[in-house]
Amino acid sequence: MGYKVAVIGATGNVGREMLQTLAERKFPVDEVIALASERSAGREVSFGDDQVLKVKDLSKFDFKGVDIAVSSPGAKVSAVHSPRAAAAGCVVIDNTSHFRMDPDVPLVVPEVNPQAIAGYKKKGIIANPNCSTIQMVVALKPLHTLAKIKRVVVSTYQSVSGAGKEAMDELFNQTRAIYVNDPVKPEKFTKQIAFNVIPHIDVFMDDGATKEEWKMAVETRKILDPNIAVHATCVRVPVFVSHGEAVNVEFDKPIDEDAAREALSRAPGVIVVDHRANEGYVTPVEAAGEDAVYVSRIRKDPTVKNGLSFWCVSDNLRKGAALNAVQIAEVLIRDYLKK
Ligand code: 11C
Repeated sequence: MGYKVAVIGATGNVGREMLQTLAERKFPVDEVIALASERSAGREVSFGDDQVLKVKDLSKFDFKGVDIAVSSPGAKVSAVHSPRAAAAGCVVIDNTSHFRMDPDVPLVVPEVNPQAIAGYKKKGIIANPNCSTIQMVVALKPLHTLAKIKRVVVSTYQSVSGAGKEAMDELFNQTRAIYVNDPVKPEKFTKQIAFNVIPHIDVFMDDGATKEEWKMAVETRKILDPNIAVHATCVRVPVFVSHGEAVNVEFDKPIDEDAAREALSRAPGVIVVDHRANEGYVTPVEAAGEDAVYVSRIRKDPTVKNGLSFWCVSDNLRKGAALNAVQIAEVLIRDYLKK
C-alpha cells in the first residue's frame, strides 16, 4: 500500500521538480495531487513519464486522508495552508522560510540531522532549509566531525532559478535584448542581471545583511551546531540553475587537508572533484540536473589558525529544494509513517 501525497505549489520551479523527484525515486504513491493557487487551477503538470495531473485549487482543497504534503508555494501561502493541512492529519514538508526558525518545527537535511525529523509530531510540519544553506551544511558536516567548526565565511554565487520562473525569463530576455540592442529593464531583480552580478538576495535587515545571508547563519546553527558563527555574502549571478559557494572554515584544532578530502569523499551526498588542474573542478552548469553536492578546490587557508577553504556547487532546485524534501519524506515513511 502506498501513500497519498500532495504537492503544493505544483506549477512553480520547485513544485515541478518535486513531482519529477517523487517519480524518479519511485516514492511509493497511491495518489499524487497537484495543488496551486486558484489562478493555476485547471492547468496540467507532468508526473513521471506518462501521467498528467490536473492542478487543483489549494484554497478549496481538503487535506483529510492525505499522508504527506511537499510544499513550496511561497511563505505567506504556507503560513495559512501548512497548518491547515497539518490539522487535517497530513505531515507537511514545507520548503518556505516561514516555519524554519520555529522551535517546534524541525529544520532538516537528511545527511546532517535526520534525527530531528522526530520533532514533526509537535506541529505536523517539517521545514526544508534554504537552498544555499543545504548544500553548505552537507559539505560542512563531515568536516565538523573531524574537528569542531568555529567560524564560516561564505560567498555565494546563486542562480536566477532560486528567484522563480519569471527571474529565469528575465535573465533570458535581458541577454537577448543586449545582443539585439534593445533596452534592458530590470523587473524582478533590482539591477540588470544579464552580464552582471548583484550582491543582494532577499530583503535588507537592520544590520546591513540581507535576509538570505541571515538565513544561512541561523539555519546552519539550527541544523548543524548552535556554536558555529557564519558570515555570508549572497550574490545573484547570471546562471540559470545551481548555486556555487566559496566557503572558508576555521576549526578549533588543526585539520589535515588530506583527512578533510577523505572525509568529504566518504560523506553521503557529496562528490569530491578536485584535480588542481584545468577542468578539475565542478561548475554550476555541470551540477544542474544532478543530485550531489560537488566539492572542489579544497585547500588550507594559511592566513588563519586552522583554516580550510573549498568551493561547492549543487543544483538549487534539486538538493537545494525538491530532492531534500523528498529525502525527508523517505525517512518519514521508513521510520515514522510505516504502512
Ligand atoms: C534564492 N535561496 O536563491 C533563494 C530561494 O528562503 O526558501 C529560496 C528562498 C527560501 O533566491
